Amino acid sequence: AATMLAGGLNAASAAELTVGFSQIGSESGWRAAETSVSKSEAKKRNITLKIADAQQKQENQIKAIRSFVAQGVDAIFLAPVVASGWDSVLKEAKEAKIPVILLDRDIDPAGKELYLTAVTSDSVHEGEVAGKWLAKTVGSKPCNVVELQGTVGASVATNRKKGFDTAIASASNIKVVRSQTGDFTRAKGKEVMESFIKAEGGGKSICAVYAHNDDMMVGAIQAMKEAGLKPGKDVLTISIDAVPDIFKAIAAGEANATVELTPDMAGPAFDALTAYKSKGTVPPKWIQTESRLYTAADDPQKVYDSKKGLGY
Ligand code: GYE
Repeated sequence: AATMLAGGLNAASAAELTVGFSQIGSESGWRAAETSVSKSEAKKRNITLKIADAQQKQENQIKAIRSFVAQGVDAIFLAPVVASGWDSVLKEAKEAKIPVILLDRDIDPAGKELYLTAVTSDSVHEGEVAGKWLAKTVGSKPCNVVELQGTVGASVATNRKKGFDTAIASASNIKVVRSQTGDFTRAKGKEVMESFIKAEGGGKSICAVYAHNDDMMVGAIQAMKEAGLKPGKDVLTISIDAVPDIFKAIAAGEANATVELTPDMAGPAFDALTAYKSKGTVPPKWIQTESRLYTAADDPQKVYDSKKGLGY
């Protein structure tokens, strides 16, 4: 039974909470791990979690949110596939007094009033870490970079590009010669990399690949190997997520570096939500997760082994 607190908040224990999670889909290993971690974190706390898979489509996310509102869930978690177009549906949630927590991606700043908090990494910083690693690694030698971008319109794609561009801005020897979306998937990463290799006369002029996630890089590595290139040796690789498969590639000498992103976005979100629901504690607008760089110097095989079980 819920009792009313001063200020009209319901004192509900976590056991009574039902959360609807509008998930993007399963485009990457990281995403699949996030889904699996959110289930186990919900279970730990006795929270009922309803996950709706949007199969990469914003319209499906909007439908899922409306359905969660109609069901009267206690809160909605949203991993927004793109940054814009959320205003009306989030206003509906707000009118129904259902708090919304963003997971892993942001929405446009104009929508700040429409959610309680966002659990995300600093994705501009991730791009900067990637760019700085590359600048340091190539030194003063000329370096033509090809870039595999994430989903068009996704905050993380925009930000990872921006951070990287900023980090290499003062290095006149480093140039992004081609940049295209691979939609965060292995298959598209491979396909786009094949087209880059073709356009670059077989790929010999490519010094480095920057991919906005590891899955696209795993696809790109495959494309390079099939074209007779040596990723990790002749072509430097830097990507983001730190999924187990990239550590396999680093251990094999076929990839160079990755920026880690925890798949546990739901845990901090559940904690913020229960504190808000039971004590009225308003969380900070941004709950930031850490980012760190891994290279071959970090015992990739050991990291690979340690990642198993963390949702991967
Ligand atoms: O890096 C990528 C996924 O939004 C942070 O989405 C997330 C990104 C992640 O598909 O692999």
